[in-house]
Amino acid sequence: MKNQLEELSNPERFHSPIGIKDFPTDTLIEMFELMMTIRKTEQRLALGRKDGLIGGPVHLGVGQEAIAVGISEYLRKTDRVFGAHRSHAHLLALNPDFYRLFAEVLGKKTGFSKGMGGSMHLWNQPSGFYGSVPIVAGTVSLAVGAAMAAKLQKTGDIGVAYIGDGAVEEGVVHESFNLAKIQNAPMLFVIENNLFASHMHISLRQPNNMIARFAVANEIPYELVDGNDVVAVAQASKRLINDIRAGKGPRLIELVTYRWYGHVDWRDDVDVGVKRSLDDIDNWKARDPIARLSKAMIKANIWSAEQQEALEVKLDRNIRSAWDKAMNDSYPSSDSTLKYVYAAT
Ligand SMILES: Cc1ncc(C[n+]2csc(CCOP(=O)(O)OP(=O)(O)O)c2C)c(N)n1
Ligand SMILES: [Mg+2]
Repeated sequence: MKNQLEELSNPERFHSPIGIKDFPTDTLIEMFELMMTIRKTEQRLALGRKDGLIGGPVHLGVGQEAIAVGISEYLRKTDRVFGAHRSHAHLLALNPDFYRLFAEVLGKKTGFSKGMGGSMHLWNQPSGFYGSVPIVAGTVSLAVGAAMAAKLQKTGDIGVAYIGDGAVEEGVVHESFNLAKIQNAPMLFVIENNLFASHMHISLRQPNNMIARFAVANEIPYELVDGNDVVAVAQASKRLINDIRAGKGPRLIELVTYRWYGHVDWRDDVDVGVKRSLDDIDNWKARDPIARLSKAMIKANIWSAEQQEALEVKLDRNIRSAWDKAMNDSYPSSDSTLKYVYAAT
């Protein structure tokens, strides 16, 4: 089987422009704003963690924004999306309410999970986000179950599971691929292949760095896409989601990307990172999904650098006031844990 991933992760290709021809202009602007919102929100969280204002660890996906934004473009609020430990973007792409994310991460009662969950237990079912948990691969089988339920209920909705390249090393992921296929479940498996699990490069963990080989093994049609090209991600996910909604069964999309920060918090982790170097980070920064889209949009006269800057200034202001507001919010009362976390008998 040809390893298409080698080509997509080759730094020589990193400067190639992204194609926006024939793509709706308003969608490009919307995706740009969403990616920028996610990035600035996570950078604010990085700062909060660095300053000691956030109590628990935060797993940041800066550099990977094109994936959640491209995937979510064709999802409905009634679809069933599941994430894991690095899921801020998965949720914000469905509901960009950064104030409620800040409140959640700060443990405030105004947060997405009423301050009970923090960064790794996010929930917002009204937008389609069924939840994230820190247990790697812990939600993948739940997503398949939710997809099977949608099929039985004939709602036309689909299940979506975000899965890291490390998560596929858990057995339940393979059971989930198999079950989804055999049940013809309306399920989209989204592989975020950022080449690392914690601090370890994929070449030290798996005999082959292309995760789509497991789709082949389960006879699940797949696409392998540059995860830093939001237009390519959106176009591929549209094709796959259309097939799934048409009753053709599960589909898998593998997105090749890279995270700018280390595994957790704001540091870059080159000191502890096995095969993670400053050169690699710089190479991947040159392939910034936001800068690439911005360049293509300015070149096509969709908007000017000044208009883009005005958007950024507005976002910075809104993010600053949302953070300040969340910082001043109250913590949940201790007896509310009996209502939302523990069951009283
Ligand atoms: C069952 C389980 N095993 C180990 C861990 C510790 N752990 C947290 S994240 C992680 C790496 C996950 O890598 P990947 O799936 O590639 O996601 P990424 O962090 O790259 O987004 C590990 C091993 C965990 N949380 N749960
Ligand atoms: Mg990974």
